[in-house]
Amino acid sequence: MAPPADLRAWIALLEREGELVRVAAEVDPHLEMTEITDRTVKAGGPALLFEHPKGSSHPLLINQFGTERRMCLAFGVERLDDVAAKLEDVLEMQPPQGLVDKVRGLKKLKSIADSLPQTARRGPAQEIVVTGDDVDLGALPIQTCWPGDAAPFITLPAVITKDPRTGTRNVGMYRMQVLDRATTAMHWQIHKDGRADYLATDGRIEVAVALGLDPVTTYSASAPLPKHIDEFMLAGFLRGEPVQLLKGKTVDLDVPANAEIVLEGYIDKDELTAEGPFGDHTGFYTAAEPFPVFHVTAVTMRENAIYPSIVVGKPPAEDAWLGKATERIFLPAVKMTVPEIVDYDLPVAGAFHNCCIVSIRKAFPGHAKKVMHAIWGLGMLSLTKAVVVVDEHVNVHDYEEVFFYVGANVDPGRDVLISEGPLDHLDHAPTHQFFGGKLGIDATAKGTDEGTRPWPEEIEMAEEIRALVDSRWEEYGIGSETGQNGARKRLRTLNLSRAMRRA
Ligand SMILES: Cc1cc2nc3c(=O)[nH]c(=O)nc-3n(C[C@H](O)[C@H](O)[C@H](O)COP(=O)(O)O)c2cc1C
Ligand SMILES: [Mn+2]
Repeated sequence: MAPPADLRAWIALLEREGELVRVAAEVDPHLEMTEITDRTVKAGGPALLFEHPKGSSHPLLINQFGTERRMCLAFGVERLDDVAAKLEDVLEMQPPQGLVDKVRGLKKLKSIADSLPQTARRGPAQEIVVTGDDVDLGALPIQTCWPGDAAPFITLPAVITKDPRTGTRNVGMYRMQVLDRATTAMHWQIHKDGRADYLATDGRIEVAVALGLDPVTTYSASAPLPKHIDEFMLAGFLRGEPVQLLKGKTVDLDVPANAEIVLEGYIDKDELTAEGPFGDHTGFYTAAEPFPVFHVTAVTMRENAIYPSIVVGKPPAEDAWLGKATERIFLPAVKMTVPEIVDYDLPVAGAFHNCCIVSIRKAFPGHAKKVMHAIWGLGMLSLTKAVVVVDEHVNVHDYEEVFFYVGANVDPGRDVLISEGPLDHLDHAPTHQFFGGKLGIDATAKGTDEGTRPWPEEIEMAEEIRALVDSRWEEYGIGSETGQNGARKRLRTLNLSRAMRRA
């Protein structure tokens, strides 16, 4: 099934699939909505459409991404790995051999050509246009998520800028603290592309913010693409349908034609404000820090626009699945650079930047340490605080199994590497912000070529006995749950689903 074309098609799909509840009661976007959402997310519950947010005439959609099933519905796939396979197909393209190969190659090239955004004349995003003194962010049901938050924050925006040097577009998801009717802060963290665009300007940079997109385009704003790649192109590729854009009304930027709401405006290089505190996805409040001020020059909308929101906080929260989608979708790209990597897992409880478990095809002494350094040098994964390396047969998504090898295979004096490097902007633990220690744990089996004693053999049942017991299992009358080697295989999905349901 094709991914939904806009937020309304997405809501309709969620409703048809029994994945959405409409909340008719009046609910306060100040804290009350967070408590309802947090309970729903942690119980693995449905998307919520708050039809009557207190103080606003715009309905609010939340928890659209909160389960693996909804994430798959958003992408129109059975499993998130299917999205990765599509990308892998293109990344692994070889020069075609023979006609059939050539035709197949052309199809793949077409899928790339189709990803380029297109410009449309007219679109729903600009049905209503409000400019100048009429701009009032107070009309939107913007949530104050946690008791210690400084103000209401826009939490699910796609923020569009152009690199002043190259004209390349960037789209990123950065929270925006409401300052007054027509200004917000812009939380461009130090490692992000949006901030790089801003730093490259010597005066003023134009900014457009799209709210309420089709789910794949919303996801794409959170994807850690290299700076020179336009996130709308990724969205087009993943949707199999180009993103349609409109010329901004007051800015020289293109905005998604299917957006529910667009904020247009500018940021002056030298104007900073105190941003925060904000209850963040680390599970802690981030302290107030100086960030740029966004001036809204126009608000454009669809009729009866729906406002999208997300609550982050102590994991697991709704953003867990945006992160898991990135983990799966970017695996082929990670493997392109470090081909010995078999799989990796970024535990939700580690807020994604705290820990990376990676399995490798080990081929030489010190190989695990090579891979740690590779992770610490790879895109946004470079911010990873702890890397655990295991052998290829270990299931990185099965944390019990990983723990077993960390316990069994590690001599801390030999296999633990303490290094240093850049850390996530939001990490409060390091002594200095942005920079600190890295921990690498080599939990692979070691060889005598790594200076150890001969490594013992792992216990495994003989294959023929397994087959025998499989074939006779019914006969023993023990029941189906424990037999047929099934338990292990189910663990991966179970782990995460269980984490998401931990109430
Ligand atoms: C819900 C949500 C909120 C986020 N908030 C911020 C934020 O406030 N500041 C920030 O720099 N990154 C934030 N991120 C992460 C960025 O969206 C992500 O790093 C993205 O790759 C940034 O785009 P860029 O690489 O083009 O800069 C958030 C991600 C999600 C899913
Ligand atoms: Mn980017």
